[in-house]
Amino acid sequence: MIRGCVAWPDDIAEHYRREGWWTGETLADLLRQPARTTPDRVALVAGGQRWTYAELDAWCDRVAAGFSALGLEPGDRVVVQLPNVAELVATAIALFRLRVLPVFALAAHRRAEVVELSRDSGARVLVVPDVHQGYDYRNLAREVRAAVASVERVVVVGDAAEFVPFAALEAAPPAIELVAPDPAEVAFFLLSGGTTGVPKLIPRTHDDYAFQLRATAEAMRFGEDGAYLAVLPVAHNAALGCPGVLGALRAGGKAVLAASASPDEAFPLAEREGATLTTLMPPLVAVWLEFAELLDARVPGLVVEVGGARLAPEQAARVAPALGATLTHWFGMAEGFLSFTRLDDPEPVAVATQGRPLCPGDEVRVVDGSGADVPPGATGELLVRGPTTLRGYFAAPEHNARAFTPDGFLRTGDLVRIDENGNLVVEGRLKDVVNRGGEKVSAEEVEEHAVAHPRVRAAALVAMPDPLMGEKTCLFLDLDGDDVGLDEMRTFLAGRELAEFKLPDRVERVDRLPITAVGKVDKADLRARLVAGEGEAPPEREAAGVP
Ligand code: OOB
Repeated sequence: MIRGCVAWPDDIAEHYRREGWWTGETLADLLRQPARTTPDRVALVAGGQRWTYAELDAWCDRVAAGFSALGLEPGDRVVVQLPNVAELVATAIALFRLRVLPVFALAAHRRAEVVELSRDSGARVLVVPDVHQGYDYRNLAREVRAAVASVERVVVVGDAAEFVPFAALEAAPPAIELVAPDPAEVAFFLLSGGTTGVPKLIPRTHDDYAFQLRATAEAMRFGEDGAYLAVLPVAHNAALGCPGVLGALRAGGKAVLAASASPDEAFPLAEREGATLTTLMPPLVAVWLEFAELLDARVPGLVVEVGGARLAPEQAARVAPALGATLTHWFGMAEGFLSFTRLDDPEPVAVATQGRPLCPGDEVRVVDGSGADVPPGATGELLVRGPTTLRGYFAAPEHNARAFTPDGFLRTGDLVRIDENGNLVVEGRLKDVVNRGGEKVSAEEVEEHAVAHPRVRAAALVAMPDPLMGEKTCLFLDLDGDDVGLDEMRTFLAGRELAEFKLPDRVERVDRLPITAVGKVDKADLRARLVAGEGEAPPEREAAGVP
């Protein structure tokens, strides 16, 4: 276990092994078996190109040799910030084989986030595209290099400028000696949706993630005839490993990377490739439903996993009739715990609940403010412990002391109840995060940036209801001097190179932020003001567009 990671206690790890959840399989071996038994089957489809298992397996070995030639050693970290391109898959698997740990950043992240997570992880290499959706990641890479001493090299997919071209990695002499990882060691890091100023790093081990890939694929009946369509970012747990792209490859099926989640591209791609499984977040469900109903288009045979944010039951109920697809409803987190409705659950369960935990070894508690279990059926905070749920964030002992109970349960900050059939129902949230259609915005992070504005004395970010996104963000500002309008604040924060989805959708000036009896900002009061329509924003102050 690398320094800064918290292992499961030995007796519990032993229990998970005895029960057959942790099998000793590693992610380094993800492609090896299908590459031997079905070498000519298509493994990966991306950007109009196709790779068979034999081709993908050999490519990953070449890329591993290339990364090794950069001087990377087992235990080193590499920040991988790529959109849904084949090189993301090759990089991930190559690094697993080298026992180098990828840190998966979203393409939407900007300098603020990438600097922090490069620094926090002590990354030695950063992997980026050249230009994606009009943004030049080489500029970002230059700033990260200047700000973070540990980052020695940058690898660029495409036109590399002064950096290492990804293509040069493939040209390195192959046949390096690979040492198999210990299945208990950390394979990679995911980013937490977070409650604190900076996203926390979540270590995932070979044991725990290999189990997640296997068990989610089995539950979704995904085998070698399956085709997983990735429309969400593959760098996010939902499309990476539930079972996602890695689970599809592990099962010997096909992974299809979509360049866009837009139904006019995704529907024909799904049909052409015979997609059997995909993952959506609620705002996309709305877009897909509208498209299907308007054009009488269908995606028959597709199982659609929906999670990441609250899916309205009315919308959930339309999935089967409008799309001709099967809905499964998910509650998940990068931290590991997963709960979802099974394919044979009755429709009302799939529509209105988030189902049952992935594993019989998942221990779930629902507690009140004092930490005591609530009566059956009552709502409280979800605490979880189990074979996929982390025991500590990376190098964050103080945060861990608050985020976990002394006996190792993760305090999720989510409010849930367990219904009479044992299904989980998400009721709300304690943590100070706005869930913008599945994209998590940490209030503290945005507030910290906002108060850097010279006229902002104090700032508070809260969720406001939104018909498409579920929630959008409203930033309340206590100002010293002239107004700071929405455009000015968005421009200011964008100038600090924060991911665009974190820029506020609305700003409201207040004379003073309301304070609770214990002296905290009273966000319940602020949220209530928004719902009551107090200080209703004139339309021109609403940010245009939906991502
Ligand atoms: C998924 O993972 P993260 O890490 O981006 O976000 C986790 C948080 C949860 O703690 C919860 O607050 C929220 O997202 N969430 C939901 C939800 N599913 C997740 N809130 C309400 N209803 C739901 N169904 O979002 C994620 C990871 C794997 C699979 C699916 C989603």
